[in-house]
Amino acid sequence: EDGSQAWLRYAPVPNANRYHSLPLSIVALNSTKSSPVYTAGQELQKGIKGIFQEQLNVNSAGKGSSSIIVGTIDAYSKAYGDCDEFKELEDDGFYLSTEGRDVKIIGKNERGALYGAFEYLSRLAQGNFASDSYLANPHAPIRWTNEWDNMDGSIERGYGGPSIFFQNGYVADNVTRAAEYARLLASIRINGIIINNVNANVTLLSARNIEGLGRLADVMRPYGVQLGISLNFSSPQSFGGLSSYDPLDPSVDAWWTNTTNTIYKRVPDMAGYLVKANSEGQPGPLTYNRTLADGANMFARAVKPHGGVIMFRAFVYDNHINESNWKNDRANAAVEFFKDLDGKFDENVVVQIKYGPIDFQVREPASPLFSTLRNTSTSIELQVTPEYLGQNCHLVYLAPLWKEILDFDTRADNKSSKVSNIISGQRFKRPLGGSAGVVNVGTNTTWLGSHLAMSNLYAYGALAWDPSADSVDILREWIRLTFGFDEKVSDTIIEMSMKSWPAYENYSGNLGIQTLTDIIYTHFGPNPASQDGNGWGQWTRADKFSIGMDRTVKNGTGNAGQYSPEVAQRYENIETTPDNLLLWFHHVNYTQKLKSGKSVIQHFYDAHYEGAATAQTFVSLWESLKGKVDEERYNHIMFRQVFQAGHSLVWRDSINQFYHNLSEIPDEAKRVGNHPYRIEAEKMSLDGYKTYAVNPFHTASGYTAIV
Ligand code: BDP
Repeated sequence: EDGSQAWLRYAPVPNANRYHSLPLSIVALNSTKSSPVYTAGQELQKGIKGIFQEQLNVNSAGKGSSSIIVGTIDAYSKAYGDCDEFKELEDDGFYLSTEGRDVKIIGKNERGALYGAFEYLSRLAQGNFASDSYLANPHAPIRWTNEWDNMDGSIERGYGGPSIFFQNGYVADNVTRAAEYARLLASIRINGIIINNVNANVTLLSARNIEGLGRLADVMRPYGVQLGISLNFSSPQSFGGLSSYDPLDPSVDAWWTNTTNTIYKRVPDMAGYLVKANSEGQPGPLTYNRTLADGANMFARAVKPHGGVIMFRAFVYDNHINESNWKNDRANAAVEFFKDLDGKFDENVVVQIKYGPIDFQVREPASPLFSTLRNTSTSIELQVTPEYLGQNCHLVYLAPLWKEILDFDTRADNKSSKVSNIISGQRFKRPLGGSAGVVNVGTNTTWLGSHLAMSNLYAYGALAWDPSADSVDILREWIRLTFGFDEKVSDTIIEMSMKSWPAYENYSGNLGIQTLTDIIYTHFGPNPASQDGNGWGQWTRADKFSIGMDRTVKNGTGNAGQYSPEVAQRYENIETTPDNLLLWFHHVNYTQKLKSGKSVIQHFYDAHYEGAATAQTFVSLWESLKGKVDEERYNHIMFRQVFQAGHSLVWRDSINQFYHNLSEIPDEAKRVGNHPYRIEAEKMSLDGYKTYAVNPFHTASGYTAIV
């Protein structure tokens, strides 16, 4: 059990044959090799072999006395006549019926048929042998992942080892792992993948690499996963040798059209491009005083004849913000850059918006841009790779966080306007929309570097398809498929997972102050001092007496005013701002009383103790599963939980000590700075090790670490 099969293990289900009379064959209608319906037939055969230990034949036509029939509506009607049940199917949707002698798995398109096959197998693998029929349609058309892989094989913010796509500057020769990943993605109904870093390398456009893209697309196509790429805006100049990359320069436009046509020749079904422009030093149209829409539309025109889509990121900001001006606020950037462009993007452009106004923090309000853009298609960008959330060395189950944002009612025009219904295109009647999840899988057999982290990828797919899915239900399913049927295993992993985000928030940055991590590069351990005094704009504005960003319209940066009036009013006032966003929207004294009656500083102290205490329980909870989970995964996960337990103490003490030093307000419970039971590593001696002074001081007790 090395994790490589993830939730597609197809482990034998005890006594499966007793509960389910399996049809005698599989019919994959009209399938040609490399088509998703062909894949569905192969997958059904493989899954049934695993679950029932039975080998069924796969045919592409005909039918025996009882069959599992998989195919598109068209193929089904041609073979067996019209059928009313499928009428409501939409693109990528499927109909599954286990009633009667045959099992019918019918997709609106081939991809839908494959999704239906995975659904049937997932039910069987979970021991669900019920007879029923139902239809499932996606909530949104775009359900993509983004992978931040670099051409040299490294991955920006990836924690599962090097790239499965690139090596030494080129697309990898061996693309087997890419095909396996496409299979995983198809099983959670992901239909597109951007395979390279948003900070894109221009050499991806070389002839050799375009050929490589073709090879990757060829192995992903049978799974209905369309490949797309991130572009570097300056490519016409830095790669093509033109004198500019101005989007309104006809030669630049022609260069992109030409390049795009060349790529489509090799990858005729390419999903499209993802573009990060004028952000964190990346080139973009603003360099030439052109608008972001001018930039996006140039690509949109190039991909349009091929049916491609442009995902244009709203994450546009300058990372050299001047902190001395109180009015400067990075959280304002997206709305400021995009609000006047609403309606100016071509129809095949989707503006891809990070869930919060800053950057994948442990707690953020929903981005105000979701309710600002009414005449532009939008999508939400989520991070499956937990960059600011423990980097898979901590367990942080993310579905509850994502659901808070997706369920958030932006109250556009004082009407119900949930983020999930905006990005699906439904609320503002847009033709496109959906989600992008930054996943960053690597060559590690666990894909993400941690077995338990895979629940996040599974949940991402589930919520992209149906944002109303329940966080615990998703987990329960994933656990059954990944670890089997033991109830104790299930209850324990659910308990740990559901407590994990609140625990992490408690010890890493609560009350909306953001994740108090090292901000300059690592984004991993605690470093509250790094939060201010930099140009990145993720500031706490903490001083001896007070803390928090004043984002009110009245006295602050005006960010609260970017929301629709009902929401703006809620955030403008301290009384109506939820405590968990207090310091996001307000600058208050440490002695400010919360709704709980506690002061801000005492809440800080207590929450850090509570969060770290919860992380300690994960170790004993996991220990209680010894013997119930195979040894390989048991040990791997145990190692991570022990690390998290220890690191949560480092978080607790460094954050508490930092604010204790700064505010000089004692902890009512007298814990902060007082650890009589603890033996500090630097007080011990061990041959071959020596002590050294640590900077920043709060990442090690007594300013000292040992090496
Ligand atoms: C930041 C990441 C950086 C990404 C950037 C982005 O630290 O690696 O390039 O977001 O999303 O959070 O463009």
